Amino acid sequence: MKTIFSPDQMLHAPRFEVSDGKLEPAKEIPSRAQMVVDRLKAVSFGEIREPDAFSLDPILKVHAADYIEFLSDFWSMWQAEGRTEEEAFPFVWPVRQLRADIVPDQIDGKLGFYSFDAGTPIGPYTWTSVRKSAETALTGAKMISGGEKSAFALCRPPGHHAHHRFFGGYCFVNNAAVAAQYLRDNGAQKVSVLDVDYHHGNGTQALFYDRQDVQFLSIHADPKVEFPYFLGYADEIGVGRGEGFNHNYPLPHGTPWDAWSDALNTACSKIEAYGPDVLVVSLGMDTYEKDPISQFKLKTDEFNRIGERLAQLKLPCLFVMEGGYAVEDLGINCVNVLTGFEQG
Ligand code: SP5
Ligand code: ZN
Repeated sequence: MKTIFSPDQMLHAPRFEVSDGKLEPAKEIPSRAQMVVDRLKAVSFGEIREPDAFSLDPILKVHAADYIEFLSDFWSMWQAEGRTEEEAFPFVWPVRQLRADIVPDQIDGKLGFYSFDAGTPIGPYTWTSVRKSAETALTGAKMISGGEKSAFALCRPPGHHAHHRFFGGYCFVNNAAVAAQYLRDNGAQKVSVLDVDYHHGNGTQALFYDRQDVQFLSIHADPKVEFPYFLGYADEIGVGRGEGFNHNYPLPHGTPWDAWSDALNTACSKIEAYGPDVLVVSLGMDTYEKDPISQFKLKTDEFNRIGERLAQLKLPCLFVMEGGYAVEDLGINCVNVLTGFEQG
């Protein structure tokens, strides 16, 4: 299996995030990608190639044009307003009963309009990395469309929390959704997106919620007690033509492999019943027992079992990296999934 990655994806280097009542050290940091690259090389997993260049069109099939313009122009707007801080945080949002139909002119208003949390800072190189990350996913999708049986898009920053018109949860452009849409536009009639990150893939769910051509399934911590809190419940089954094509499997804090893999088996049987042409896996390793912000209990060797189970689906498969913050073991856990897939 080939990996797609650009070193430009490490330029986005947040320093802090707002969490637990304070400014904490950022968790979604460049060394995450480096650890995965190092492990891929250490085990000679396969070729690592740069992404192809794409126009913005495939990103604009998933995201609003004014939102993408906001992301691409943000740092020059920030500087034009005379701001000297090295990263920007939103801190006010258009929640219930406030006007969510007006984009403010001032930069802090815009930041709040186009976001849903304060854990996702924007810096001078964020857009450069975000665009490359999306192109990494697109290149993987293009390779699958061209007949490759699998590919690993080493996306960073991650994407699954990003919605049509707002960022959050360390995510700006929804890489998996952009890839799924590209696959639809290039020959696949039906695409399944399986999200195994510890957190619910709220952005991906929302983007395909009214569609039957993209099935979405997510195994994640119960939003009653975990980020993103406001989406990811079991009763979210899709709407309109999309009804019945969205599947959430929320699990309690402390979930170990046995219960997690039961959910994986259930999700896999839904995928088999749907019969997609291709599978996109939103691959988060934050289900790991030692993850610093998460509370599932998966062990290192159990990541191989995930890959093996996915291989049994016998579908072309694009892996798109999402979360995972136990940086020391991230490369091992990630490559274990890919190795399990190849050996399964
Ligand atoms: C892609 C992805 O995995 N995004 C996750 C975003 C989670 N952001 C909120 C994290 C809150 C962590 N608070 C616990 C800190 C423990 N000291
Ligand atoms: Zn996550």
